[in-house]
Amino acid sequence: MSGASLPKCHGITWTLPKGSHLTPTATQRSQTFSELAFPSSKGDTVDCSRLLPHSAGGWESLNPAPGSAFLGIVNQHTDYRKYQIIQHSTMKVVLLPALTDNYMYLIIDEDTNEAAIVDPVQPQKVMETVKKNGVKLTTVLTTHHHWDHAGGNEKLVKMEGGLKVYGGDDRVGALTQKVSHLTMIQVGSLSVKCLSTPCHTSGHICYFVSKPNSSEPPAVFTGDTLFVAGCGKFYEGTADEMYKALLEILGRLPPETKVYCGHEYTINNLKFARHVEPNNVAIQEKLAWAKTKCSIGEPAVPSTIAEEFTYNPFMRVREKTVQQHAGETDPVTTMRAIRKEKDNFKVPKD
Ligand SMILES: N[C@@H](CCC(=O)N[C@@H](CS)C(=O)NCC(=O)O)C(=O)O
Ligand SMILES: [Zn+2]
Ligand SMILES: [Zn+2]
Repeated sequence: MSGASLPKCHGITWTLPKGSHLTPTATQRSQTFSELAFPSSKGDTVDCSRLLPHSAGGWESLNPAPGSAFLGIVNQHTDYRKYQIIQHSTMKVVLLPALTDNYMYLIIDEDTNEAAIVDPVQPQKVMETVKKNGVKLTTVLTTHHHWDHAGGNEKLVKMEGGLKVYGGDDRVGALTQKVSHLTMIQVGSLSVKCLSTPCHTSGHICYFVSKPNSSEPPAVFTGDTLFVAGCGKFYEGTADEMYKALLEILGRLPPETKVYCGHEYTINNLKFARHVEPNNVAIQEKLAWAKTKCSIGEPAVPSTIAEEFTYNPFMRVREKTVQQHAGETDPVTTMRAIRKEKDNFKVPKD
């Protein structure tokens, strides 16, 4: 079947292409997943919340009946990924899946209705969410200049006038305010502290968001520096810089700080983590949990800084188990060795 006739996904439902002749099927592939009910009439919708993630990166339906026009594999398409609102009592974070595995985040200050967007690579989607939530978008927080993060800035400023566009690198599109380590930004009543974390790129910034005088956990938006159970590739920096970024800057934030990262790489990262520390139970438990989340189209984000210390090998380079795996005795050389190993790691299927 050609790409043009792919079913179209809206949230968790698919609109089927015209001319589809679907036989209702209810094949159970494994006990973990219950029935996927196909509609019997064309133009109808189908609940796709039970599609299986496919190892090729797309989604697979539960064995369509012979002769069915339905696809075995629905190709890379991010709209199946659900968006989620995470309600902190101090701020609201709307998590928006973008491209294949990126995340954009709309941060809403509920006291003033002012909002900031982190890495708006898909501006249309951002503005729809802004309107739906009835908020005033004033601020763009760009983690780094790579296209999959900063590539929507120019278009977004054309769609919405008066935006302040922050970033730590002259290569960030539509930049209006260049920030550096510990620069403070205000979004309504929320405080945003810029944390310089060079390594993935030289101008990478993480944004630490808190509400002053509140007991609620703060949040950090980590772009491609820290992922759930992983870290970014060292494109423009060294192991020493990543050590400083992960252990000395992010690692010293309050342990309960929520971690919102730039990509959904959780499962692959945990498979590498398991390879580094096969006896680490926290890794096994998080992997089982992440697989379940993925199977229902939900994100494995956010984690917390405290959690990262239990399963993220790059946050655990001071641990003997990780050092022994790397054949090193020093945290920075361990960092260098495991990053190199992960660059060439072939992710196992399960
Ligand atoms: N290995 C990535 C490939 C894409 C990639 O290189 N991503 C960049 C960020 S845009 C990165 O730093 N990945 C970290 C890693 O692969 O460990 C994946 O799991 O899909
Ligand atoms: Zn990047
Ligand atoms: Zn990226």
